[in-house]
Amino acid sequence: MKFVTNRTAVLLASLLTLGSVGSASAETRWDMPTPYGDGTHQTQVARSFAEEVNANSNGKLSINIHSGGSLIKHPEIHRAVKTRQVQIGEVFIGRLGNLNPIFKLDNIPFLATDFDSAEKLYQASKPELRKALAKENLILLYASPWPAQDLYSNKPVNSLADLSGLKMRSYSPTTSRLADLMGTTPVNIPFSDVAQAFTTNAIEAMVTSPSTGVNGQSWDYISHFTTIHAWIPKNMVFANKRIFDRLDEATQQVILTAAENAEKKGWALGRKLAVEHTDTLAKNGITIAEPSDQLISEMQQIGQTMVSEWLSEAGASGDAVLDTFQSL
Ligand code: PCA
Repeated sequence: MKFVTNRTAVLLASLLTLGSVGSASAETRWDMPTPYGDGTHQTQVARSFAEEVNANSNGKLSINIHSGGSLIKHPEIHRAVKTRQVQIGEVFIGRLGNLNPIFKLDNIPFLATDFDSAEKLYQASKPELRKALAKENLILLYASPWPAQDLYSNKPVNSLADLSGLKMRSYSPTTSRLADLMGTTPVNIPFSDVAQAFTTNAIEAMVTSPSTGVNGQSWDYISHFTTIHAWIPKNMVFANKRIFDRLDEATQQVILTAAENAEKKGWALGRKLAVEHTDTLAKNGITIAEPSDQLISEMQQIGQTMVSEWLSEAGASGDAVLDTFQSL
């Protein structure tokens, strides 16, 4: 009897120890810096991703969103995840263009200008995106698009000659190259500084989505909006692979499922907001214009130049991505 009691006590003790070890390490916390503020759909998508993970991981993992560069500034987020300063993060893909040509593909004009083609381009480039991230020990979780990129200016633009010599905002290596080819001067300005840059004439034109114009109340400093729909860029969310691999399989699966759902949500919002936000710009007094045939043909020509420049930089894997894109 004594023996049984002892055994029970030992068992109980070890169960208790297990229990306490279990609860001490039960909740893993991940910090997730995002570059854009709470007003953008990208951060809303990130929040719903985190909420889904938190709700479904049985208290094992909680992801905390730090939006608008509040924890880590946009240019540092990629490195912070890579070096395990944080576990997961979001960046604008094109920003990383100098690390790998596949990231540049995301900002090339007139390659995929509507959502159906942009989804195909994403599917075609996904294996290379994954590979590029894997080289840095990162795992791609999801990518979410912005509405198509349109032209903001303070005068009507009927051809590139109307933009000649202006200072043009750029937000990636590819858009700096684009600004050059458009006969403008690229100025690298993060979204958070756009309003001030316009009002101090540090920039005089920009290409970005209607959503970003709405978030930045661009009617305060911009008069014209030309719907060139030049490309559909994306943000992506990735985690550190070593940290991800340490989670149990069920928790990993919760993350992957939430990522799939976030991606669907992001694409649905990107499609929807393009129209809504263009209307908001108009309601606030911005003149909305369709691009002239001349402007479109000049921009398309630049697009062709940029595709061939990209292909010579990306080599055989670039050819393969574009072949797949065309076959979808
Ligand atoms: N808005 C972001 C990136 C693309 C977009 O539509 C920006 O302008 O920074």
